[in-house]
Amino acid sequence: MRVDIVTIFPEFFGVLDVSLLGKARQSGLIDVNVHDLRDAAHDRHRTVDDTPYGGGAGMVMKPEPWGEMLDGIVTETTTLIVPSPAGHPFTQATARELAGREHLVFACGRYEGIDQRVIEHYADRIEVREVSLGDYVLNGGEVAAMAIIEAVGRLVPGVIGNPASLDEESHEAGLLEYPSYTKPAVWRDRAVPAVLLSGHHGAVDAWRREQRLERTRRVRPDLIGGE
Ligand code: 6GU
Repeated sequence: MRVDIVTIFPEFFGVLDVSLLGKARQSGLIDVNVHDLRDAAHDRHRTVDDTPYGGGAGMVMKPEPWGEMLDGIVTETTTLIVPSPAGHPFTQATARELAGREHLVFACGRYEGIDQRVIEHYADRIEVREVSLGDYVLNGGEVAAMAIIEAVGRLVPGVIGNPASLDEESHEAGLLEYPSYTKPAVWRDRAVPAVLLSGHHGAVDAWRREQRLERTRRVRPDLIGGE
């Protein structure tokens, strides 16, 4: 998979060199390239934003630098991802879909947004996804893009050493993950649930299933259709 990121803060993405995704990059499974939007702004001050038509607070990102930059990056097989608090909710299902794409391009704008004609222009030509991480506001799309890249990247075949670990985790069955324990068996007077030491795999599976249901009912009733 190839990933291109367009941002006015390229330094943000240095962290992609470390951890799981750093290994995926080194092994060539995921090829990440970061681009500075200001390289496509040609006035003396390399201006990328301007005041909004119709008035109002904040600044809007100008279309011309985005057009020049994206024209040099996108191909007919690109999925363009625009992180925005006004986007469609990003879920594990979205992550699974995007993990099957060959080329993702992230357009990181400030939260007042990119001139909407940029999104419309590319949506006429390629797949464009405006996505939101949740109901709160970040200053720009950079942190959101990083979260999306991590969620998608770990689903790319070969990135996770043991793919079975992907099956039981939170959200993969529409439920939250069960609680986990390791040694010692007693820590600060707290014992690990006895069933986990029983060696009875059927009982362990049943207990974990019940824990997932109980936890999901308690903290995320909306996932079961309760609320
Ligand atoms: Cl994807 N972008 C921004 N700027 N803010 C957000 C978000 C995305 N998701 C939640 N808040």
